[in-house]
Amino acid sequence: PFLEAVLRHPRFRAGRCTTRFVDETPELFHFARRRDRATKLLTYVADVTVNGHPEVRDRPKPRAGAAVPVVPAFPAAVPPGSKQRLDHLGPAGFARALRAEPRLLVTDTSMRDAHQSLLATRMRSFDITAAAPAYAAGLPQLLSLECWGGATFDVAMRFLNEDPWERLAAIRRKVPNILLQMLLRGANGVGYTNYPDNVVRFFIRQAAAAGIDLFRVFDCLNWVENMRTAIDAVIETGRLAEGAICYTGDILDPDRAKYSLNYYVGVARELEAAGCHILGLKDMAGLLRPAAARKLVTVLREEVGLPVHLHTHDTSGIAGATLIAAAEAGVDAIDAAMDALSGTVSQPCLGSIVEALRHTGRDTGLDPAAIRSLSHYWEAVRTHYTAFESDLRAGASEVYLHEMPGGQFTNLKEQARALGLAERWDEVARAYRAANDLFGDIVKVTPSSKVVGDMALMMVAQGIGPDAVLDPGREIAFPASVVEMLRGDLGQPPGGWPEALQDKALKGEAPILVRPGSLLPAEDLEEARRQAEKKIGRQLDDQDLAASLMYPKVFADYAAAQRKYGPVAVLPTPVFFYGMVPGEEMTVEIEDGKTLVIALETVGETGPDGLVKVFFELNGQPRVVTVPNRS
Ligand code: BTN
Ligand code: 3PY
Ligand code: ZN
Repeated sequence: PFLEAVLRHPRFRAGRCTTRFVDETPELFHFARRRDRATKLLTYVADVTVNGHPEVRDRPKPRAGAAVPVVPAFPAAVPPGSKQRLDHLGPAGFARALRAEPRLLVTDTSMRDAHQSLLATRMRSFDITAAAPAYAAGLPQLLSLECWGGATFDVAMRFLNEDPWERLAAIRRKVPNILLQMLLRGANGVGYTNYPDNVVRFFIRQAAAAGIDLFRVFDCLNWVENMRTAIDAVIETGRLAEGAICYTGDILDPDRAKYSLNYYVGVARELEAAGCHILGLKDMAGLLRPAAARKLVTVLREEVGLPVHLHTHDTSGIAGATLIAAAEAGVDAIDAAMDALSGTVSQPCLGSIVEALRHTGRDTGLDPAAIRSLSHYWEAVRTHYTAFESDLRAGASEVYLHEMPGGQFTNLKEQARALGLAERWDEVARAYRAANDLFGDIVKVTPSSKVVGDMALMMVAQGIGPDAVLDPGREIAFPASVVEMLRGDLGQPPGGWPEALQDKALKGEAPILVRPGSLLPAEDLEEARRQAEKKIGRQLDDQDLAASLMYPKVFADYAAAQRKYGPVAVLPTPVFFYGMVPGEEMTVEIEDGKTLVIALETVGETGPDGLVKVFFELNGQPRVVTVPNRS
C-alpha cells in the first residue's frame, strides 16, 4: 500500500520527485497506513461474512426488526462533576465531602459489571464509547462510571479482538467530568493469579495514567495483607483508593459466626488503617439482606470514618430493598445498573432506585428523563448481544444456598451444560455449597469462586460427595486450581485452610502461609518487554507491556489478530458478529474525523482452492478481497 500511495501522489506523478520525496511527504505514511487498515478491515468483514463468528455460532440470533440504538442528545455543554471535585479537593478531601453529602451518590455499572454479569462480558467498545458523551452531558451528578477492570480486560482482547486501553482512553476523552472507576482484584490485578508486586504497581500506574480515578480493590479471601501493595500503589498515583470488603454469609445468622458483624468491622478497620479513602462493601453474590444491610452500614459508619460505597447484585430479586435500607441507614454511595441492563445477576435498577428516593432526604439529584433515554439506548444495544444472554429470567432464592457471584452464576451453568450436566444444575448448586464448606466456608469471588466452581463440577462429574473427598482411604484427583489454592497461592482465609483437606490435596508438599507476592521475584520489566517484542514482532508500549504481563498468551494472540484484521473495534456490532449482506453499506470512523464508506456488493462462488472472492466498494472504489471458506 505504501508504494501505491507513492505512485498515486500528485508530486510523484508530476515527476517532481527527488530521493527526499518520501521524507518530505509524511502524509504518504498516514495515507498508506489508513489504506492498510482499511484493507485489513475489509478482510475481516469478508471473513466474518463468509465464515461467521465462532463466538456466536449455534447461538440465538438477534431478532429481526429490533430497535436501532440511538444515543440521546443533550445540550453540548458538559457540566462539571465528580471529576472536577476530585481534582479540586484531592482524594482525602473528596472522601470527606462524600461522607458529608446528604444526597445518595450513585455509580453506574452498565459499562462493566452489568454486561459482565448478564452478557458474558461481551459488550464491545463500539457500544460503550458511543454512550459516553450522553453520560457526561445528561448525568453529571453520578459519582462514577464503573467501566473497566474485572473480566472486561481479558475478554476485550480474547474474544472481541480489541484493546482495553483504547476503550478506557476513549471513555476518558468523552467523559471529562465523571469519575471513571475500575475493579481491581488486588494482587491478582485483572487476572486469576497473584502477580509480582512490581507488576501490580506497574499495571496500576498505567491504569491511572490512562484515566482511572477510582480503584475498587478487593481480595478474594478478604485478606488485607494481600491488598496492601495495590492500595499503596493507588494512593501513590493520587487517585481514590476504595478498599472493598467482600460480603458473604449473613451477619444476622448465629450459625454463620465466621462472617459476623465483628468480622466485617475488623476488616473495615484494617482497610481504614491501610490508608483507603473509601470503604467498599462488595456483595458480589447479592447475599446482603435488607435488615442486615441496615445494621452493617450503621455500624461500619460508626466504627470507621470513611464513606461507605455499597455494591450488590439482584440475583435474589430483592436487592433493591437492600439498597433502600442501606440508603436509610446512611450509606454514602451505591452501585446500580441502567434499567435495561439491570436485574437478576446484574445490579438493581438505577432508574427505580432514583425514583424510590425522590423527594426524600437521600434524593440522588439524577434526572429521570436522562436515565430513561440512556436506558432506551442500552435496551437497543442489548439485542445485538442476544447470543450471550442466559436463560435466567427471574429472581432466584437459591443464591442463598450456593452464594455464587453474579458474574459466575450463568457462567457456571454454561460450563455445566458443556460437561453434559445441564439437567443436573441443582446438584451442581448443592456441590458448590458443599465445596465451599469443605474449604472451611470461604469468600467466593474471582478467583476463589472459580476454584469452588472447579471443585463442584469435579464432584458432580465424578459422583463424589464431601465424605468421599475427605476419606483418607480414597484417592481424589483434585483440580489443579484446588491444589494451588490449598497450598496458599491465593493467600490465607480467616482461620487458615482446613488441615485434613489441605494435607490430602498437597500430598506432603508444604503449604505457604505468607503473602504469595512476597515469594515472587520482581519481574524484570525491560527484559519482559524485549522478550514479548521478539515474540510478537513489534514494539510494545507500556500499556501493551502491562497487558502482556497480565496475559502473555492472550495478548500475543490479540496482537496477531490485530495485525491481520486491523482495528475491528470500529465496526458496528452486528457487522462484527454477523458480517454484511450484499447491498448493505456502512460508514465506519477509522479515526477521529476519518471515515470509510464500505459497501458489500457480492460474495463470489467458492473456488476449487477453497477461496472466495468478496466484492466491496470502499469509498466508491471497487475492492476485491479473497478469503478462505472454512464453513
Ligand atoms: C484469531 O484468533 O485469529 C482472531 C479470531 C477472529 C477470527 C475471525 S472472527 C470472524 C472470522 N470468522 C472466523 O471463523 N474467523 C474470523
Ligand atoms: C470480578 O472480579 O470480575 C468481579 O466482578 C468480582 O465480583
Ligand atoms: Zn459485582
